[in-house]
Amino acid sequence: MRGKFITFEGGEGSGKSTHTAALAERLRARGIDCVLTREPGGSAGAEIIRHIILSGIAKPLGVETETILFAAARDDHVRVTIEPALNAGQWVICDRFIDSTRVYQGALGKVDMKLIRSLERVTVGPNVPDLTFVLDVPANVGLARAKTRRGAAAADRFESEAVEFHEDLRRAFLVLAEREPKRIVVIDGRAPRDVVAERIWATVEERLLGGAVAAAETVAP
Ligand code: Z5A
Repeated sequence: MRGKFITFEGGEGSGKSTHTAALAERLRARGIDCVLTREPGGSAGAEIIRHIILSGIAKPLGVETETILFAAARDDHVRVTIEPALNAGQWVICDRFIDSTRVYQGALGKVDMKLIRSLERVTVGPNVPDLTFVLDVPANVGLARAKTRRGAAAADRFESEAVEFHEDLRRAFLVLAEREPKRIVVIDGRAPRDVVAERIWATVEERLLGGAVAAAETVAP
């Protein structure tokens, strides 16, 4: 049986890395084989493109070029990492995916959604996430967390944008969630870590594991 595909979205410091890892650990403890990955990146080719984008050297080339670079990275990531894992029955948990492009490059960068959708068709194809979590935190909370975690290291291409940019991002993710309630679930990322983790797990159990258990029971002799 094909595996399930879960993505995490949200602004900087909203807890995506923390909770992708926590969910993977919990699924493994339940005996579910899963692959933990991220975007941009997640395959050798995509990691090279990640470095180019996040260093900021592609910024002067314009937002369309950055969008195409994200798409090139995604194409490699889907072909090399995501699709083979799903086809092998593994679950894939990914830190950022299509909704980050829709929000950062689409809603905020004003790249034509027709271009974004066309790139999605080519790069993602049928590999649309089964479930997406948007971890929602106010921009100042997320930026403060990201800054603490970063320490003395320099802010990357997107972290260095103004706080208003990050508030607009937050709103844009919430708009996407309103449009696709069957796929996207918003979780309040301000809650303590273990509370957030419990809410995520409860949603996975209800939406994906309940179905998986029921399906297994149907085919059991
Ligand atoms: N981007 C794009 O523009 N278009 C695209 O299509 C894609 C991406 C795919 C990737 O950056 C950048 O690429 C991203 C969008 C753009 N913008 N930026 N910057 P990245 O991968 O380097 O970073 P990020 O995705 O923004 O994640 P992050 O800043 O690393 O944050 P996070 O993963 O959401 O948070 P975290 O590392 O789990 O948590 C941050 C800190 O908060 C950490 O110390 C935790 O221990 C702490 N934390 C977590 N949860 C809690 C709670 N509940 N309470 C208190 N503290 C907490």
